[in-house]
Amino acid sequence: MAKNKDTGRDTVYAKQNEMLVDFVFDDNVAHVFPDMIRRSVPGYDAIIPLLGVFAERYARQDSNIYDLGCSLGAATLAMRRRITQSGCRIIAIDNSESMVAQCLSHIEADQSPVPVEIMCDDILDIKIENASIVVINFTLQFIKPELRENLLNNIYAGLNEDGVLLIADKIVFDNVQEGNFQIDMHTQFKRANGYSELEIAQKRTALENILVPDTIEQHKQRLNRVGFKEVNIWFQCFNFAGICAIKS
Ligand code: GEK
Repeated sequence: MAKNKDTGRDTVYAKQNEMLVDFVFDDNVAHVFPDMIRRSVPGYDAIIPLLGVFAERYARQDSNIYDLGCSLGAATLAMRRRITQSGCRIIAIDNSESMVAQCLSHIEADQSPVPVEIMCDDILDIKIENASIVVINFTLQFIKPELRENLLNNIYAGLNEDGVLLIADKIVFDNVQEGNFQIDMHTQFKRANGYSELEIAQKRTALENILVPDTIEQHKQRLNRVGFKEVNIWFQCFNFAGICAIKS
């Protein structure tokens, strides 16, 4: 894998690689991650600060706020800076040691008063407790499809009444024409952000087996099955969507 740690620019797939392996969240990725996700995920730059707005609205006194698959802590920081309720604690979890190491230094550099606990763990193995907000931002898509409902069951059980679950994920479409249109525009977005055809193709191959998107309908039905009665789509940009499920 090519890397560009000095500039922070993502060149991970810039060179032809005859031995492409499945995508991993290692040091090479962690060092360029902010650039990678901004140039690859349409709407990411809009979603992150809006998670802060959700936190301002839904964080409850003396409760936990979870950031599952926190990477470098962008969602944690956005929420931390906006929470005004007392006694809140953010628990940020990621199973990549490279991500967690960098997340720690980002959080330490931030002066906001809300305490943050950063854990290197699998989000499938942790217990959610006393939660007013659970964020899973572009991470459910990496969980094996057959394990997703169980994870959402655990989240639902750990949310307090009126607690919210905020999911953002890549999505697919049942309608072939709509799906092709959204994929075409996503590819155009990556080209416009400076990725070459080679980079786009190699990353697509590397992600093929590990990023498995659902349709909006699959998300909605699964959320209803685990008990969420209110499910709102609050964001969509091409084939990426933000969903807010409220426990009532
Ligand atoms: C952001 N939320 O900036 N347990 C814990 N972490 C996991 C697991 C798992 N089972 N599987 C994947 N991850 C962030 C962006 S990135 C999205 C999230 C992307 C972690 C993985 O290590 C990575 O850091 C993150 O989920 C996904 O808002 O790269 O497209």
